[in-house]
Amino acid sequence: MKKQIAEVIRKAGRIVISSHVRPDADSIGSGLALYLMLEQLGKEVRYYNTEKAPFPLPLMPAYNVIQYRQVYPEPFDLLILVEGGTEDRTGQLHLENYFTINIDHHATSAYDSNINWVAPDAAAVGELVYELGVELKIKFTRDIGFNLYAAISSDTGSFKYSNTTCKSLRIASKLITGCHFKPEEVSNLLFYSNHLEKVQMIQKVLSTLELRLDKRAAIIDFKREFLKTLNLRDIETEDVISIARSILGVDVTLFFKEIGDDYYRVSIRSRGNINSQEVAKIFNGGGHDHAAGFFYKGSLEKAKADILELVKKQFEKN
Ligand SMILES: [Mn+2]
Repeated sequence: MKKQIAEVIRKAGRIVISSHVRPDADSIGSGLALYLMLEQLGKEVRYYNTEKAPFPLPLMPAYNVIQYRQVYPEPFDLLILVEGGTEDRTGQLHLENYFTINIDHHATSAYDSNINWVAPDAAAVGELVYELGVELKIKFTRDIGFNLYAAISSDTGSFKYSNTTCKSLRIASKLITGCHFKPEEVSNLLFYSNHLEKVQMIQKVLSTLELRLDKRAAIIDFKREFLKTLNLRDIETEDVISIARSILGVDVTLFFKEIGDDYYRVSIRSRGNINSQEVAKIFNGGGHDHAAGFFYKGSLEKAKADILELVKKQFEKN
């Protein structure tokens, strides 16, 4: 697959990249690394997203090449979608007017593009972009390495999550060896750049913590009223979920983010044999085995009851 993609890239002159909506460090780091690689190959490259990335992602190297706009109707030989190839997922419209490549590691990814490189065994799409760079005989500069390391480091929770493989570590090691940056620089940017308001947000969200199903399920929720007292620009919630999921004996963590009246975005994290994706699918969501998400319409109490019912069934099986 990567050989075929490399071939298409070699033949293309004008290439545009786009990441998914609510972009994360994997999608942005991989997109930026890809941008720099294509530039190195002498391509005319653009990187168009529909949404701004939350802090601290704008501090990533070369971030300022990203523009916020639609790809259509500008002409390009090739449109590369990082992590998901549908109009919903990218926010980009009229994709049918382009030759598209979707590079993704979500098993639930749509196979709607002309070429779909979907590798669920990859911990991050950054691993795939690294392999593509090797295939294209790219010189791995500091900024390319930094962005790819940040992508992999972020999606593996600093190489802590169950998706971390020998390959993730091998690629990370190669990037550190050849690209003249220290892992600590990436950690400082991604994990130690919190604004005070964010830590105060975590404090508020953790005050909602409750344990259910024999303390095997942890539930936390973000209420819209929190926004009134906190000067929050972006709400990045992965850290607060990590704290709840770290509790000994907790196998499933549910995070409810209130986004409208009786309307929630639900994140689910699990471990062992408990499958987050199976639960998310029932509500038309997606993700990975141990991390998934979906939207829920209805009261918070009903949401908790409905979802815990499904989680309980998984507990009974495992
Ligand atoms: Mn990812």
